[in-house]
Amino acid sequence: MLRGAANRSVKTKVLSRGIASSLKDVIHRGAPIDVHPEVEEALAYNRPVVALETTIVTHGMPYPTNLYTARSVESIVRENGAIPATIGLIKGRVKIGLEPHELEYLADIEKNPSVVKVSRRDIGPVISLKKDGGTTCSTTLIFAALAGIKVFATGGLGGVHRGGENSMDVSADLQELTRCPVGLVSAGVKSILDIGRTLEFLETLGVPVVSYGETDDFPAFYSRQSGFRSPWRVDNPVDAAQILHSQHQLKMSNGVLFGVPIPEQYEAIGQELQRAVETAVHEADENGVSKLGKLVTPWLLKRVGELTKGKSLASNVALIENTAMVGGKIAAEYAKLRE
Ligand code: PSU
Ligand code: MN
Repeated sequence: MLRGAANRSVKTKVLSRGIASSLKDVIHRGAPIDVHPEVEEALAYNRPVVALETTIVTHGMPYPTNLYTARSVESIVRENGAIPATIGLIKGRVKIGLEPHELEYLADIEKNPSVVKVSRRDIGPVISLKKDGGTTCSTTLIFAALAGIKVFATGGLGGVHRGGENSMDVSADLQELTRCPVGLVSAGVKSILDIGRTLEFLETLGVPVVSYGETDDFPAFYSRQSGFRSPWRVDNPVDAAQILHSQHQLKMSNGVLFGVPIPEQYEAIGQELQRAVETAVHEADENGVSKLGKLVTPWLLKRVGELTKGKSLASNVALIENTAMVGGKIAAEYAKLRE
């Protein structure tokens, strides 16, 4: 009892020091949000934090690779000087930073198949119906922004689906980047999508797209090149952090999309994976899956895994570990700019 009470007073002190006022405000209103003490402390003292999503865990990879990858990505963020904040929903509570047992619980998709893929439109229902959920890029952006986290690392973000000009299947991730002042570090978008239209739409929305590394090419997830150029390029974390900081100083509401290509040794296999992607997209059109809304992306990811006999999974793990490394470095540099 005593210890609990003492802890609470320490917590209140830390909270009052510097945690984002937007987060304080919603917690005071009774919003069901739990911030992991380590994340809370880092935010209060302006130390680097990197947000991580959980749809990749609940709907993007099979068990147990999903769990091992989520753990590995958290340690890579730490090795690069930042605190990981893996975001997810458990029994209707938003968790900003998961305890190890909570991550295991969300990852065990065989035991818990009803876990929801949570995009912006699902947040209210999932909270009120007390469901478990993996956060997509859009939802992770929302909670990262609320907490004042400036960097979010993931594998791929959603975009305009092929044929999206007719079906209007355009991921909510794109719109969210206009509302959340967060640097989203990803390996680009997967070629299950229409990459050209995705970039066009980001331009319309006013979201800067920045390639990170040696080339201007916007990366295509399994492959280092998409054939489309990013309007901007940086090759170090200081310049990347500076872009975020400039937008912050201007109080701009939008984020930045950083495209970090998959490590070079995965480029050769990328060509083979690309063929599997084409087959999977074709199958989804034939069997009607492409009309199933939020189920389309998870189905295509799973099918590419089957068609490549798991080879796509190794690339998927490698590219997210790589973005976590870059994300950790950008967050560390950003914290220096805020000092
Ligand atoms: N792309 C991937 N792997 C993923 C996703 C996208 O290569 O796991 C997930 C991300 O969480 C992304 C979401 O935010 O899918 C997009 O889903 P939709 O296309 O339904 O918006
Ligand atoms: Mn969609």
